[in-house]
Amino acid sequence: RRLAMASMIAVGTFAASAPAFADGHAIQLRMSTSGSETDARSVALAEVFGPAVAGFASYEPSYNATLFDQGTELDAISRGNLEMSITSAQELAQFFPEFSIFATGYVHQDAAHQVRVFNDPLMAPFLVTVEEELGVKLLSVMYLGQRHVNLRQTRDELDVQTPADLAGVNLRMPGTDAWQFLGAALGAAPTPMAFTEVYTGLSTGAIDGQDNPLPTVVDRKFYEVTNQIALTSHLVDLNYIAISAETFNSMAPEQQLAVQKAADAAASVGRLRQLELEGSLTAFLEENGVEVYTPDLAAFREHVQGQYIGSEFAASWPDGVLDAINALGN
Ligand code: KDO
Repeated sequence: RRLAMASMIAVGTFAASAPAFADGHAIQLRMSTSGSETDARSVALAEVFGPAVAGFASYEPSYNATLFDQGTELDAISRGNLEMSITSAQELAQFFPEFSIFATGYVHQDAAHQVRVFNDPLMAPFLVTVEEELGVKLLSVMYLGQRHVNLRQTRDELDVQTPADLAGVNLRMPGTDAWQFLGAALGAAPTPMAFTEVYTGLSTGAIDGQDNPLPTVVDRKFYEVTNQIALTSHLVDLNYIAISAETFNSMAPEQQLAVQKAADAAASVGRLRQLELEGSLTAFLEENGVEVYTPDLAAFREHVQGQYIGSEFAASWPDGVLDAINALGN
């Protein structure tokens, strides 16, 4: 009877795992994000990445920061407690300040520019540093979208045309220095808060507003508790698909190639989907009582860029990288 049980367990284990693997075990790829299951990046990873690696790896996503709090994922990967996350340049800047260059307002111009920057040789030293010092490999760049200022105030109460109009506005920004700096550079009074707290923060009035791309405003239903969006486009935001270097390096070369291709394919599907959503959601937001308008963009760009010049962040940027990024623009 014992023997029978043992063989049943063995059969069960083999059946659930990857045939390609000699010891019968799939490589576990736990992915933690504070994003929702319906977020375009989450969907692309689940529909494209997971199936593409299913022959040898089990992709196990968890959403809404239920596995790890926002901002703690890189540390978790580094310590061997997590294999993957959708990380940000702002989070990487907590470890390597030079990453703030990719989190700076009005630097990236659009989704295609992000891809050119990520694939350019300028990226190599950044990637090597993250891999060698944190044990994290950045596989591909995902598009989050153009971030805008989304407020509880009606436009009658507050018409945002220039950074001066945001003076004293309690604007939630994610909780890292690079984000807080950007919030202040916009002219607002930035408040750190985890993404999963934002809806409640807006509905109780603990914060006046938040900044995120239109698809996020819709996906997380922020439109229910806000009244306006000033299309500041202050950050064409990105995320990186991050994987534990230890896990990646333990794979056979053909598996590594499959993981890389799967990540690139997911990033590309997610990017197209997000761009499509960004282009189509204004009408939905307006139908739901949110006024969507364009402020004085030149005033915002000039003010934000002026704040970065001479800042501690700019001091950490390697020589020539900003010029190289700009040269890859339109
Ligand atoms: C957010 O907290 O506002 C943010 O948009 C920041 C991004 O870097 C990213 O972490 C994102 O949240 C989450 O993936 C949730 O969409």
